[in-house]
Amino acid sequence: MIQPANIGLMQNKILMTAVLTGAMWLAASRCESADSTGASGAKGSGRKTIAVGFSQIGAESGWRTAETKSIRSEAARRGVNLKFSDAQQKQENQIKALGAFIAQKVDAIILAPVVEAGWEPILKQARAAKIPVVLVDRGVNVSDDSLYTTLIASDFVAEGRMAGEWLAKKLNGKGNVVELQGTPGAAPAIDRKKGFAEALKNYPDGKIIKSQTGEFTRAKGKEVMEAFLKAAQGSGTKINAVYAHNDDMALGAIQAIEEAGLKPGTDIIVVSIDGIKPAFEAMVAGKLNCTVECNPLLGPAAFDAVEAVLARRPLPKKSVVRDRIFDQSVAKDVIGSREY
Ligand code: GYE
Repeated sequence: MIQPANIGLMQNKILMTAVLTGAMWLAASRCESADSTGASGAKGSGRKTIAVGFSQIGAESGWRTAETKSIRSEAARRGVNLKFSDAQQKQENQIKALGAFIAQKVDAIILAPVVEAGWEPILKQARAAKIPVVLVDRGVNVSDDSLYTTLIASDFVAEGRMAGEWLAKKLNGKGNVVELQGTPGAAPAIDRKKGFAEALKNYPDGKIIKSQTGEFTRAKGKEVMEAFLKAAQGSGTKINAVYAHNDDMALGAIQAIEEAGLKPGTDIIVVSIDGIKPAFEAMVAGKLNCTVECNPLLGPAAFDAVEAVLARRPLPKKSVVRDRIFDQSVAKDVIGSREY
């Protein structure tokens, strides 16, 4: 079983919900392999060094770089030979990476899937090769859930709901909200939109007037917010709040708001998700109002799952990472203890 303590670095708990190709690397897909046989985890333990392929989405956000760091450092700590591949946001590159991992006969694969759909053929190849696949951070849409071993992720609908409830309260149930969505087709984009909309349904005077993807990046978040502000100015509509599916897009939106001569956090309320350090800095500076934490430190839980499946120990189909909400009122007190 996955030990909750391993992910409890930030007083977060993993809730165990017992819900219950020889391809070549694409030029665009960076691949590296660090044989860490000598690392402390395996040294002298008499245990076989395992090889694990990790297909990461990219480096679009502070959250994702924190997740990569967590997985790399946990692999090193345990003496795992980690084969790391950065897909640069492309599912096509992830599928190629998985094909290469299968051809290399790795012991297990860790996959952070960029989108939900389109994984069945490659997961079937992994299953045929008897290579277990542990999903981290985002889920997939498959008709047969035996195609993966387990999923370790946050409840994105709950995160969206938390953000929506907080904002509705802040706005006294009334106001025009613009939404910056994550990567189209990605589980956190779909579910954070859903949860937020669900929360706002209870407040008929709170309206989402515009919603567009900012692709989880700061640059795109800024660009889309600039367009929203322009359109609002043109039509004489007031934007009361921004809901961004991640902190990076919120930070981009904050820049756009400032460049438009308005005060983020005051003239326009800003709420987002992830809880990265720069978001806490923006809250302390009064520019961001609230962030819902989404813990990216998934390395320990991911390798616990890999070890469990290789040792044929039972695993829940899904482990939910518990998240908390932070607003400006507590930002100063907790910023020093943030780990990512
Ligand atoms: O919120 C965002 C990232 O999949 C939960 O992806 C993750 C999301 C995270 O790029 O910042």
